[in-house]
Amino acid sequence: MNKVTTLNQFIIEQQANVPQATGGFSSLLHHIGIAAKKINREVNKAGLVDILGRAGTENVQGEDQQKLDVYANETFIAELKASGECCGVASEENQDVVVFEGEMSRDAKYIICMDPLDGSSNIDVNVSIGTIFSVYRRKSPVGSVATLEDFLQPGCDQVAAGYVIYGSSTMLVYTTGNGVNGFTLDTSIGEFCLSHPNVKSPAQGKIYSINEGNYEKFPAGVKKYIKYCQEEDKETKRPYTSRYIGSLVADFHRNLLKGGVFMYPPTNSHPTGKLRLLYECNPIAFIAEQAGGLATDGGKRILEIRPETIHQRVPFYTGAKDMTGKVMEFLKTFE
Ligand code: AHM
Ligand code: MG
Repeated sequence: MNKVTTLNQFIIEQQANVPQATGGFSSLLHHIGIAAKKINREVNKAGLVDILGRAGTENVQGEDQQKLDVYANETFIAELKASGECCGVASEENQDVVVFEGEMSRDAKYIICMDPLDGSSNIDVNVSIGTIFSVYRRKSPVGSVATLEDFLQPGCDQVAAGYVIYGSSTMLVYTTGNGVNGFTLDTSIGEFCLSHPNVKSPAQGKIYSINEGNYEKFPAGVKKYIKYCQEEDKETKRPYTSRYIGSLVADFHRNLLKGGVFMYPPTNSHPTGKLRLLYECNPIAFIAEQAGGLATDGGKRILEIRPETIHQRVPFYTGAKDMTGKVMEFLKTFE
């Protein structure tokens, strides 16, 4: 039988490589894994809403039903607070940052930016959704309450980043800046098990992912690139395949493994792009780069953008190195 490495064993083994580690970071990751399992449990029940009750109604036990994204947000925040290793959270679900004022949390070294349940349009229709998270070391002194400055750090300062995909299987994929590793949830033992060690994305693939319904509003370079993807060329194995789920995590994950490029350019309705820098683009960009890929806003590296607000949006192009590079070439040529 093959040896199975659980997420917790893996975290402990990784910690052993960092002699000065106190265990705080490992504990934080452990708590993220627990939150993911709790959310997974509820996501799996989503199809039963008609039996168990809809959001805003009472279920058979007389408990109020919550929307899944609210549940995911509250579960993550409660878990991070309980960990004692996190002093605050910036979440897609909260207008302002949430700071933990308890004594243990004030002594914590880390802050988290997260999208607790991304791909909201897919929640009700049994299509893959995800959780995205990003970990930073705080800037404010340990012992104090976290400040906004702690959250407005560029993505290159991330200590760790990851996502959970609730798909045909549930997976947790993360990086601490030393490669990317993927763990699949074995529901029979309730553990994430290492299934995709040291993930490397192919430099060139065949998939392009974009909401083509917005085609008319795309920048000229993106329109030309889409046409390039559709043209026939034996040498470069075109036409490419178009795949778009509408869940960033699911679209990115597929492209990461198979080779592809994901694009969310500026449109009329979202002139600076739709996706959020802090808790969607930065964590995905960190993973993309660690797997050998690229992530840009069309000109700059995503990880070098200095955030100004916590819900800031940016254009986003990420995936296989050569494909993302080609998109940038088109954007530059057809400005
Ligand atoms: P959400 O945070 O409201 O779920 O929106 C983010 C999602 C991403 O997962 C996905 O890539 C994108 O929005 C899809 O947007 P669109 O439906 O405009 O193609
Ligand atoms: Mg989102």
